Amino acid sequence: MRLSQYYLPTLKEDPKEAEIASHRLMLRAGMIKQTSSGIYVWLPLGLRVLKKIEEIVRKEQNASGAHEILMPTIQSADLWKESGRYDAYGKEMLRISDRADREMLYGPTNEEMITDIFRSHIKSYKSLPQNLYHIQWKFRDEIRPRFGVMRGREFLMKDNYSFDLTKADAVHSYQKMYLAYLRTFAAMGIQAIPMKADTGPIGGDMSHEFIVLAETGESDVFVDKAWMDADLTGDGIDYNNRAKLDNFYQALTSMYAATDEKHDPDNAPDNLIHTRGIEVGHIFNFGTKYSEAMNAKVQDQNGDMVTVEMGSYGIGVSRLVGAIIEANHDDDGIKWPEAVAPFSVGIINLKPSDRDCTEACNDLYTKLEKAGLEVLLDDTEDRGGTKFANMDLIGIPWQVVIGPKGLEQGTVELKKRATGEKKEVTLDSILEMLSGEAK
Ligand code: 5CA
Repeated sequence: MRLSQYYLPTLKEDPKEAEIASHRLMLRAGMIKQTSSGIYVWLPLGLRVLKKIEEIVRKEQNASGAHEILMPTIQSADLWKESGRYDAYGKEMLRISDRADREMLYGPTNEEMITDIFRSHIKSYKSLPQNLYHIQWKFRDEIRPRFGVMRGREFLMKDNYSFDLTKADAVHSYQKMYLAYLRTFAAMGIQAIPMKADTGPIGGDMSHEFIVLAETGESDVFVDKAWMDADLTGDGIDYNNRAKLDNFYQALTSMYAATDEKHDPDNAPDNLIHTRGIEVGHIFNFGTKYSEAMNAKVQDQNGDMVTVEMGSYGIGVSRLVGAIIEANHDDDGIKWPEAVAPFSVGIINLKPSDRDCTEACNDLYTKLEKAGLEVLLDDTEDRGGTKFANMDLIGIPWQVVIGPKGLEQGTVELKKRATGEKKEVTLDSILEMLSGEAK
């Protein structure tokens, strides 16, 4: 991408409305634009990151055996009346009516719709287990939308729903998602700790929130220090190896971690950290809460009708963009982990009026793109200082600075955004270095 032709409306000044770093930096880096309270446009740079996160989530869901579908954002109130949540959900639900005055709503979550999809096709235990997910926009009319995409009214969520014949099978489905979430967050370069949590309007009694520790988070949390050294990647565990997965789950859940609603000082260890965090995922096992109310049953091995056991699992895809920035930034801007970076390399042309310099930039740009790297070339007429500041602000992991002086010696400057480390390298060697390092 050539910056001169891109839509990247960066801001020099801090926007007044932004209270926390991620909100401030997302606005300043031209990633989002607010259109109403808690509702945002995703501009090109922001959308690139959102899509990267979405893809990491999708990949691990597929690896766990879940199947992707896409449910609509607009739902009929009828299903919610069946489950009894139409009234219970209250003002957070955006209620609308169509031209025939039918009651509709913009989905805040999809337990009812998925239960309806399930019951209309699945009739036998032979078709179980099932696990379906989608990545779709939700609307919740939050009383206090704030912190940008962290607590929005419209936000992107990955939500999936498991259906099992027995409670034991449902626990296995739950454990699979527990592992999938750990892997998903690790792949994004962040550490999210699974904590015992309240279930709120979703229901059930088995639930974990996945929380990224951050002073600016909205959750009040209590965690054993041992979590800081724990291996949360679940490497070497097969989703279908029940015994091994259960061991892994038992080992991790024996370490104390709870949100304030579930904190129990009598059972907490001595080496406890009391801090704040950002909830990026939430998993629930709620048994037959919806299947019972909505009559979702299958025939078991003996021909008896059995109400299916369910769980639901959410990841805040758009919130993650903010959470990752909270965990990866400095005074100058964002420091994207490579896996979610909007571009992996930024090239700064220090003197666009110099023919050699521009030629060298264009040549490197073409070669890097050919090698499969995503590159942003700053080919604008801005001053060098402005270009450096912008590149630091938008947080691309690798910066290559090309100027006439260096070129005389055949060298350019390579900077790693995460550490600030700079080195002079030859123009010839840079392609190999970046293809190796940035991949
Ligand atoms: N149906 C269940 C699981 S699929 C559910 O809705 N769970 S939830 O309410 O906990 O939401 C799942 C995730 O969505 C949360 O962990 C959080 O990361 C994200 N989320 C919830 N509300 C908001 C919001 N207002 N703005 C941004 N993200 C949100």
